[in-house]
Amino acid sequence: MFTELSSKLELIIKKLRGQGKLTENNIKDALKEVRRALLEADVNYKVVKDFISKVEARAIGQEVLKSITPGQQIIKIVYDELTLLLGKDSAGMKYSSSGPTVWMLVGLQGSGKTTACGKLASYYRKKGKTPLLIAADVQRPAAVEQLMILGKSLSIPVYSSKDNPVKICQNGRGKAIEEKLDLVIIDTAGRLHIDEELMKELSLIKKEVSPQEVMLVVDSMTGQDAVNIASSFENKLGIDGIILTKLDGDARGGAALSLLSVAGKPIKYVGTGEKLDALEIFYPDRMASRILGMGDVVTLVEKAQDVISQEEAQKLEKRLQQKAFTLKDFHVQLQQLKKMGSLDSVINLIPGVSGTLKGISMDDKALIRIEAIISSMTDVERMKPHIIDGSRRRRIALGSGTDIQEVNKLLKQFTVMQKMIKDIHKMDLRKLKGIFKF
Ligand SMILES: Nc1nc2c(ncn2[C@@H]2O[C@H](COP(=O)(O)OP(=O)(O)OP(=O)(O)O)[C@@H](O)[C@H]2O)c(=O)[nH]1
Ligand SMILES: [Mg+2]
Repeated sequence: MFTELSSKLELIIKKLRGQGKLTENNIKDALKEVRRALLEADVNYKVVKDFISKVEARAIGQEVLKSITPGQQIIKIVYDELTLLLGKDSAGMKYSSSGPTVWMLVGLQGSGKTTACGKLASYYRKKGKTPLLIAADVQRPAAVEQLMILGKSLSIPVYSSKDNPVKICQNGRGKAIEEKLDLVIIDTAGRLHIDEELMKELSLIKKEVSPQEVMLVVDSMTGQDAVNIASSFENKLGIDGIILTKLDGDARGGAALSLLSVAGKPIKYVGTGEKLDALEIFYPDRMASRILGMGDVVTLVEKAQDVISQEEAQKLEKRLQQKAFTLKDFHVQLQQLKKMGSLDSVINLIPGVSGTLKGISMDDKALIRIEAIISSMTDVERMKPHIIDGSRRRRIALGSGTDIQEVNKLLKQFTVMQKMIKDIHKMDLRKLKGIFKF
């Protein structure tokens, strides 16, 4: 997510930090680079222009030039403006005060609507809601079947029938009332392009079912086009918010940064993978710090809380406090991490890591090998990895069906991770905010 933009901005930031004294000229130079990085990330041209002029106006101010840490001041300005660009506060969802809450998902073909329906249903069930999915896509032959399978895998009921989409939605809502289910999520049909027929169908559903939220699902890979799609849906149908999907891909992220200012509607969720737990609530400030390569500790902690039991968390906390984080803990942590989603997505949330771990493959297959290596160690070795000498390495490699290079690599990775975990531990949230304030 935002990998390229992030690494470019990180580089610019590093340069700025390194400069003791800043002049109007080198601020302008740095901002030129920021401008280029944003354009290359496919951010809308007007948005970039506006953004840079705002940052420049603040950065060239006396307050920055006279300050002792001008570099940091500018980073804070960039961070502030980036947050504003993304939406300032996280936009919540609306609920019905009488009867079931209805959310309707719309979007072009393949944008990720059906998947997002499943993700939302699963997410809100964890929060205590009782969801019902409605299959209102009668356009694509296999669409109903797809939602059915998805519902089945989540054990969430799906309503479908052979009626027209409006009728399906009305009856589905009726079923939710009958069965006392409190959250209805409607999966609608997509088209390759925005066409009148689709808009008519969606408008009719909207009119008849009055959903509390009409959410537009947009594929972040569509880049600049995402903005046009959002504007069209807003003009023709009226939407309440956006779910930006496939941010795990190699999208350059420009869509995320342009959507609010151009289409005027907030991003409420982002999809970060094909799995049904790969959904995150969109927080502008957290996203801004992620883009600036500062990581996202809050999301990481929340993700961890979801899967790590309180007791385990306390145990880990204690070990961290004693600075006794060992390969044994690492082994347990790896298993927890696996439950948190793909390793890459988790690793990206850790501050400063994108740079540190670059080039180290953290895919799930690698994880299995890592587990095998740690399993082949003795308990003492796991507690005191420094005793693992050449012959022990050979034995471990043999036992785990790997080779010495891999064992070496793991031990090195572990040292990096140990340091990182200590760093995170040292950095509580106030301090994290402090990074931007000084
Ligand atoms: N990597 C990744 N893939 C996703 C994400 N969301 C959806 N997909 C994939 O994108 C493809 C299309 O997703 P669907 O949910 O079927 O899209 P849709 O909008 O319902 O498509 P139509 O019903 O044909 O209009 C599927 O292969 C999904 O697994 C995401 O956040 N990340
Ligand atoms: Mg679909």
